[in-house]
Amino acid sequence: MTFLSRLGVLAAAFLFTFGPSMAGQAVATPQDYQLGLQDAVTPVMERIHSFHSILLVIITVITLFVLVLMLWVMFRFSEKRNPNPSKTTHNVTLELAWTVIPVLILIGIAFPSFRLLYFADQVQSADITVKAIGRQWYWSYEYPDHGNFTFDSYIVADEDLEPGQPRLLTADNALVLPVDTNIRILVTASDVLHNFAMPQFGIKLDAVPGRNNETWAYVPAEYAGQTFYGQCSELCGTGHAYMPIMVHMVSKAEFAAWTEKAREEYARNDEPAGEPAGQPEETQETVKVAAASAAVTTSE
Ligand SMILES: [Cu+2]
Repeated sequence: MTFLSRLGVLAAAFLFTFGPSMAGQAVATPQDYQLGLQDAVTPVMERIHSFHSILLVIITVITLFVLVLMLWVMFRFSEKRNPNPSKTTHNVTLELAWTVIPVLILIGIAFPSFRLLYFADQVQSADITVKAIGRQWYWSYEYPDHGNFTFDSYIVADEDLEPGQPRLLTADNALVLPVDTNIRILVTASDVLHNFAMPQFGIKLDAVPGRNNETWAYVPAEYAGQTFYGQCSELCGTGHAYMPIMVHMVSKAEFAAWTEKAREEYARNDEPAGEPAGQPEETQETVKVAAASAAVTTSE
């Protein structure tokens, strides 16, 4: 009992030190020398945190158990203390135990694990849908429910960063999303495999050309006005490190106003074919510059 309770105290101390911070409002950006997972913002990530904590306890207890067992064997059955070793080769009870008990532990882990997988997989009733498309090397976002407009999101170069903007994580056009809303997120790619990863949302989903993957996010109202960051997490070429995901959470009213404006500013996704407006390259540059300046004004 005392040994077990000591194990419990050790596990708790370990958790307290290395576990994710569980109280207070989430910090939007990763911190220097941060230990543990980034703060949870969505219900999916909260559940990942608690699953992670349970696993940490199980892992710690198993590791300590094996360590103590080995130390005891080394001490008790050393050549000095045990000059005539037993010739036993099989012990059915013991062999059954060390097969069945780990299987039971794995089954015990599998149930909450699968429950969490299914919970993260699909939203029951989505209020809005957005689509993220991975490209070499930037992201495009589409808003099919709000006028079907689309825009590209490029990294902001180091020399263009404003104070407070994190390096390698800041994009010129953020993915703007409303708080307190069930958001269905469709993820695909246009060239090679990418991966849409938002640590604080508990999302890490492959972007596969020719295939739509689905996930979801719900961000509580208290996070309105905050910006969260993610990165492409599937090696996709030389620009892989330079295609950040920047998500700006706004209130529902601000989101409605933003989509009004964005509909005017950004290209429609289903523009009639065969009627390109002006020179293709020039158009894209113009849109990009206009979009960049719009992003600056909306972020203030
Ligand atoms: Cu990548």
